[in-house]
Amino acid sequence: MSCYLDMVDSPEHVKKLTVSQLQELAGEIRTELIQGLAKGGGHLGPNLGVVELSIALHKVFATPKDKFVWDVSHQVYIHKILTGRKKRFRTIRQTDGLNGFALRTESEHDSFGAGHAGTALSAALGMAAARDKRGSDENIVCIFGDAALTNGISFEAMNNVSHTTKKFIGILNDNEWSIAKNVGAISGYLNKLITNPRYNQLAKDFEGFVRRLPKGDLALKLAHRAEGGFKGALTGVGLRPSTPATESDGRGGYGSPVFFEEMGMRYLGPIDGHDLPLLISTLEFAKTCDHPIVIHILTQKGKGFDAALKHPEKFHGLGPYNAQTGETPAVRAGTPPNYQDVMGQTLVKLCKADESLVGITAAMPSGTGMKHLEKALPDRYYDVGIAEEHGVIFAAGMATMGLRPVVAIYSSFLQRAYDCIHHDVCLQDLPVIFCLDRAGLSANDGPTHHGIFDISYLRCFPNVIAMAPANEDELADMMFTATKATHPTFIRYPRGAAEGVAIKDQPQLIEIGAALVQQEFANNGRPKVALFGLGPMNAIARQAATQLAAEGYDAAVINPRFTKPIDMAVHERFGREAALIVTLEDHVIIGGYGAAVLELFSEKALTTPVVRIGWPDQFVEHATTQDELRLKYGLSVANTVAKVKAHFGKAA
Ligand SMILES: Cc1ncc(C[n+]2csc(CCOP(=O)(O)OP(=O)(O)O)c2C)c(N)n1
Repeated sequence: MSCYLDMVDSPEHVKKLTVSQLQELAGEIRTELIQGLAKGGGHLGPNLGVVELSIALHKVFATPKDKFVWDVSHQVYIHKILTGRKKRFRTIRQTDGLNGFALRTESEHDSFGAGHAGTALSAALGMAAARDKRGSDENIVCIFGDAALTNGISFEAMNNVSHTTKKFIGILNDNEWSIAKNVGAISGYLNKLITNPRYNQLAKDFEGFVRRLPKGDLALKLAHRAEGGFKGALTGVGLRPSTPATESDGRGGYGSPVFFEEMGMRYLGPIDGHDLPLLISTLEFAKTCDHPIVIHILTQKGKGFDAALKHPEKFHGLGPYNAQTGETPAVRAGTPPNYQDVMGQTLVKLCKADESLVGITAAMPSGTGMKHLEKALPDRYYDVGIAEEHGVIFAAGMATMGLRPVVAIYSSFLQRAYDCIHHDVCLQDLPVIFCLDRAGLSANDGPTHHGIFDISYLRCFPNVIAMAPANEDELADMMFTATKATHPTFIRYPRGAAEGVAIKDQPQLIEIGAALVQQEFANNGRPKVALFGLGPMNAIARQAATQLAAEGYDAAVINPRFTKPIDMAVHERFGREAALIVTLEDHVIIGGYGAAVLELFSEKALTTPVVRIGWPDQFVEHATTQDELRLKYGLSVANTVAKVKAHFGKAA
């Protein structure tokens, strides 16, 4: 029974509860998270880690006037529960249900939408600057994870804080994990900081002081004075050289908080992020600070659920699981492998045969399948952190030295590195290989994660070779082909299970720019329709062709394989022979593959009508499954057939 959760449906209700009641509430929310997500899945681990933080934030601050800006915002489930969305919580990430991230259109309590990492500090700082300009007094609170500090934008924002505003509250939620274990020097630095015994003693003293504070202005004044002294002592810790015998961790001593201080933000912590009374006192204190402050809290990803504590990476985000044991359903026998695993396994194979190949991921070893390379050939594997821009330029640098980097990044996250693709890779015509995972919909994540813009954003750059496999065997062939190409190469493939075709032992070279004609016209005197099905839409094209043939049409099917260069000869030939061309792509219609066909037809003065099937010019919402959205937006066999029939109906 949920005694307090039943009573809470808005931040006002949170404020009315005592601290001990809120501690009970935290337990009830954990139970709701574990049970409520079991059926549909979601970001369980990160949310279990911020239960106390979310409650404390709503106890101390008052949204929607005060603003919370969450980095990535995959950890806003409790915030949603506490801001009027409790009854809909179990619909999260499902069709017509709550979005899995913060969404401005969903609630006035969601001050800034996200889904991509590293944006919160900049957005929050922008809000603080706007507040200062208009002379209002909202509190702006930015909550960012330790992995957000592997991202360049976070540093760009921190560089700006102190000369932009005096009132800014940052909360560094440090759980040592990105999706996988966090990587890089910053993660090492945070670790040093929390293990510095001398510093920790000081922090504990200050913590004890804050904890004992009575309410009232005088108490807060005292706290600020104490914090001044604390800061002085703390800087001393940073500047005093470490004594190797007692303090050396083998890498030059323990960390000091001077880094944040030098960035112009008062540093407080590390404090236990599950200690609700302490969090509340510390946030009360932060609220009255007249200088930017960052509070470093330590939390456990998955707290309160054994399986999630044991497997933080798996429980970062997952599908359905057993709410008692955390077990996930076994993959049904006969299910084809995921594209990401085919990519990873093929890369291992290619790397074994070609010394120049290396693999790069931006904090997504599992999601992209790069973990296969990490395991098989760790010295050929690089995780750069959530740093897509750096990852791409890093690859460009490697390519100038004769290496062949394979960069695997989700299509939507690669958008972050657009200029790097242009300026560092394409302009210098470097043979970097890009594997664009999640190219297509990421249905339950929604618009932040739908990777449906890459054909448009890539095909305008000179030197680009861009392909899309229709199945997993073709993915292997395309990867092999890319390793022999002398230009930047991009391969896009969707999320989830592949088609289930056998993968050849040895991948084969594909001629650059060559489409594959899968079914020629029967030349039986019936109306001729040529269906060009790109990538995963090839299967839809084939099924539509079968149905159209049964309904009296002469249907040809082509797998275009390349979106740049497109096969001029094949497109032109079918453009001349067919009465109607249909292009199908798992991508927006604007600027996509179909648009490339229209450009070609225009150049060749071909007037054959072209029906383009793809995603419309709008941000597509989230849904339980991709098929629902495909049906709704017409990326389906039925709609393809209907469009063809309508065309000929009209023509008649
Ligand atoms: C630009 C971008 N790259 C990659 C991701 C995938 N991603 C989502 S959450 C996450 C890790 C976030 O770690 P952290 O910020 O420490 O928060 P935690 O999940 O540990 O609470 C990553 C890599 C993303 N959302 N955006």
